[in-house]
Amino acid sequence: MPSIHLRPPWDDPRIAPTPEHVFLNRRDWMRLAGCGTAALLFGCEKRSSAGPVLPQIADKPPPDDVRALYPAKRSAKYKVQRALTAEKVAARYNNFYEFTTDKERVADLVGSFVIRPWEVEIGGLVKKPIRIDVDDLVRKMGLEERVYRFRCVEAWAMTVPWTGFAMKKLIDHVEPLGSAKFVRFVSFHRPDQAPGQKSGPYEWPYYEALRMDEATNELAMFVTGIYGKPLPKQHGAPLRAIVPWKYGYKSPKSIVKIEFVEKQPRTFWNDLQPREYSFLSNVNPKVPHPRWSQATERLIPTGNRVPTRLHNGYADLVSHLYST
Ligand SMILES: Nc1nc2c(c(=O)[nH]1)N[C@H]1C(S)=C(S)[C@@H](COP(=O)(O)O)O[C@H]1N2
Ligand SMILES: [Mo]
Repeated sequence: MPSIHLRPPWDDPRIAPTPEHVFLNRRDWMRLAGCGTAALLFGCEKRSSAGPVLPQIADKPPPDDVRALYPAKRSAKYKVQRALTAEKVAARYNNFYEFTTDKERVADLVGSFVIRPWEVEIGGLVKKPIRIDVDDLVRKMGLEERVYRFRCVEAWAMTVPWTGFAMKKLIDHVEPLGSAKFVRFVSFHRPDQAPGQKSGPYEWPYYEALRMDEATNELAMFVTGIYGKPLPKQHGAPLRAIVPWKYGYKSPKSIVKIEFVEKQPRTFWNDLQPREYSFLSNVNPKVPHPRWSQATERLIPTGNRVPTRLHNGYADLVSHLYST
């Protein structure tokens, strides 16, 4: 008998963090969950807890005064020199592994994810730790719109108008101590609402981090909206990070905790594949991923290839942070 070696997905060199193929496609899920055609129409959650068809829970919209902050004024400072990606395209091509690894199905699986009320805990090495409701946070910080280039490590790219506020604004508000050298972000953990958190090889919740000089750079944002509206769930509602000079996975979604720490924290993808996903993960055409070139990127949805730019085109604002 030949011995069968089952290696975990992250040990498989063919699998990217955001693989183009899926571990289980929808039909596999439904079969595993014991769901037939009728169940596809009416849901099969009563028969199994493994399937992705979850009961829809109505979400409260943002309160009227917060809703009225959208669309926020667009900042004239950040120029992208390329066309915006269509809203519908961006909303149906998402990486959000808490739901599925299939980008085109994330939007279909977020129905039961409850994003209001949503409390964010901000603490660690700060003078003024707070726990705050996300709508109160928006009222306190105010909103602006910025159009940024967005680049995934898989070599696809979009151009997106985000609504939010500078990370620095919130950081100044909580007054970090001198000992705070890094800021760490933790996403939600609710396997009952996020089918991808029920199974698979990942250690939930998702966690990421930045150095303080990166988090306080003017480009780093906390985002609550996109295309002039509150963030749809598939984009990481109600609060996510956007760090446009780094690969997309450095911008965690649906954040519940922001923590200031002294030592460099571990990060989700670096823990899974340290050789492939570094802590810094700055966009750089000259540093190939071990399994593919980063010299060019594919614009979604056309697939047109354009050259990758150092620091995703933001080198003038961030290259002083790095020695190489
Ligand atoms: N919590 C969480 N944050 C995440 C991810 C994720 O799977 N879970 N995926 C990352 C990756 S790989 C990318 S490319 C972007 C995708 O953001 P978008 O779907 O809004 O375009 O989110 C990032 N943030
Ligand atoms: Mo990504």
